[in-house]
Amino acid sequence: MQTRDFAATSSEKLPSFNLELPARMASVSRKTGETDVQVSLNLDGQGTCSAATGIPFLDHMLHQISSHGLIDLDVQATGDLEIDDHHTNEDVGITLGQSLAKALGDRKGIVRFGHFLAPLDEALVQVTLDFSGRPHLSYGLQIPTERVGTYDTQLVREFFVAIVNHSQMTLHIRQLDGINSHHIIEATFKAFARAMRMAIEVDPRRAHTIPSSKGVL
Ligand SMILES: [Mn+2]
Repeated sequence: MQTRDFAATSSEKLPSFNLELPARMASVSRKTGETDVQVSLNLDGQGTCSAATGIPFLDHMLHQISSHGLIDLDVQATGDLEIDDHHTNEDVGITLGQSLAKALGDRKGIVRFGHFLAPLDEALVQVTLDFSGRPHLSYGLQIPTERVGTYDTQLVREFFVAIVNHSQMTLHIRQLDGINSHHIIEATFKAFARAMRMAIEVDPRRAHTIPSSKGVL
């Protein structure tokens, strides 16, 4: 039987790529009659986070994105919380989505797809995503209570709708198990963070090409 010496042939043919990408950082300010939001992020960070949105549970979830996504994140927001958390929650999602899109630029060299299955005690949530350039959300959470602390649990979906639309991401969220609302939501953000970390990672074999057979994302 004939064998091929891959090591010998591939070492001759391996091109050397310069893997240094431009700094993948972005800052976006967005001000409306309802809210004023500033987001700064570094995709190649270490998971340091400062989040002050006026919505404590949302701050807690932004810390999950930063810590488990290894994204340095600074989010400052003021909004019309005297009405409810809806506008501020949505506008933080919009501004974070815009910041992700800006930091990724033309999406050259990234892995593009990501997935993770995160447990949090009894909760188990799967997130699969694609920085496809096409916004889509399949949202499969069944959160049993209307609120976690003061946070309206309907706002979880609104937050992901905003991120998906403004980062141009395809996102599928599936709840496989869970009975505690806080656990279900937090497992979702942890899985989302890890899936993003996979998707935004630089693929050394991809080098500086756009990860699409169409050549554009
Ligand atoms: Mn928690």
